[in-house]
Parts: sequence; C-alpha cells; structure tokens
Amino acid sequence: MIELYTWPTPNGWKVSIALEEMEIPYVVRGVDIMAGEQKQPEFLRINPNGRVPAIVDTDAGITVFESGAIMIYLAELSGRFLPPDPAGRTAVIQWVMFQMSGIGPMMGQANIFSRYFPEKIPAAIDRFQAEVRRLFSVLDGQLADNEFLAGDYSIADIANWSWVRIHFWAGVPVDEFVHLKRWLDAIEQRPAVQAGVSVINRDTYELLIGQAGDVEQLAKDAFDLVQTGEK
Ligand SMILES: N[C@@H](CCC(=O)N[C@@H](CS)C(=O)NCC(=O)O)C(=O)O
Repeated sequence: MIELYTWPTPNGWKVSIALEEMEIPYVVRGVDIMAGEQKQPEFLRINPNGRVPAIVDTDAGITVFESGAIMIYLAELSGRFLPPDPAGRTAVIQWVMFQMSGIGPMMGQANIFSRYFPEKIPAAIDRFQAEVRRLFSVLDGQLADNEFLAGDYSIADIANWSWVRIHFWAGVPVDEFVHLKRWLDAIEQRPAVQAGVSVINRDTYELLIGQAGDVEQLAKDAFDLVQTGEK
C-alpha cells in the first residue's frame, strides 16, 4: 500500500494524479502545511526537508520525498507512463527535470513576489514572470510538433501540467501559447487528473486556477506559509 503525505498544492497534485492514472491503491495522509504540520518531528522523519509530498510504500518499506523522484518511483512500480527503453525514458525524465528545476521554482517565485509579499517589488515580479513566460514558450515549441511532451502521455506531462495549469496564480496568461493551451485543455479532461486535483479538497485547485474563492485570503495565508517554510 502507498501512503501519500500531501496537501492540495501543485507538487502534491503531481503525485495524486500519477497514482490515479497508474491505478495504484493508496491512502491519503493530509499534512496541513498552513498549520505547520510539515515541520513536526513525525513528518520530518518522512521528509527531512519539511515539504509535501512524500510517500511511504509500506509493502517495500521504502520512503520517497521530492515529487519528481516519487513520480519516477511510481512509474517504475506500475510500469506505466515512463517507457523502459533508454531513449524514451531519458526524454521523459528530461522534461520532468525541466519542470522540477525550471517551471516549479520560477512559478513558485512568481507566486511569492506577485501575490504573497506585501511589498510589491516590480523588478522581482518582472524577472520571475518573464522567466515563466520564457519557459512556457519552450513548452509551447515542443508541443507545436508533439501531442505530448515526450512521446506518449507520461509523468513529464503530469509534472508540468500540475504547475502550468495554475498560470493564473503566477500572473502569466497563456493565451499567446496556442499549443500549450491545447495540451492544458486536453489533459484537464482526463478523469484521473480531475480525481488527482480533488484529493483532500478541490477548493484550492479552483482558487489557484482563478475560478472561485477568496484570492486575497489565500495570498495572506500563503505569505504566512512562506515564512514558516523558511524555518
Ligand atoms: N522540490 C519539492 C518541493 C516541495 C514543496 O515546495 N512543497 C510545498 C507545497 S507545493 C510545501 O510543502 N510547502 C510548505 C513549506 O514551504 O513549508 C518537490 O517537488 O517535492
């Protein structure tokens, strides 16, 4: 059995979507990051970095943190969404790493400087939003000639989609990126994706994509979270 330690966030959705797509049985263990549960000793024993998501494979006695590593672990466990041949596997992992090192951190900083910080620092907002726009253009270019990022639908699509889908929250519209929009919309239709973003609650997802909820309140709560995260 897989125990999934998570909370409704893009990094958490990557893993819940993957589990749903792979049809792997799992139980959800909520870690309320707004309440600081990710910093409690019980959770730090699972992830010393004090961040969600993390998994425990109770059958194998294996614990994994870092969402990219978790996705690769689950893909290998299920034999799905990561091809076994070296070329196909490398292509998928390359686009997972693109998300882990580019899309995630840059969108995260765009969120922090444009939404959470009470002081609005134009140079910082511009820097991170421009970098997000540039990364979106790279994805758009890849998707111009390819239905998915790396061959068939894979963990690379799940990883990038979970972040790019909240472009509203980062303040970077995707209207100019027609191929990226086509891909966003197609993946959104998948039942496993809808199930994955609804784990624990769907409210945060609706909020981060700009469809419902109190944007100002979430930004305030998230600012507190950023300060907690620094500890
Ligand atoms: N590189 C990590 C990032 C994990 C991460 O930043 N998680 C956020 C939620 S998306 C978190 O737990 N934040 C709580 C905090 O900052 O204390 C991964 O991909 O798993």
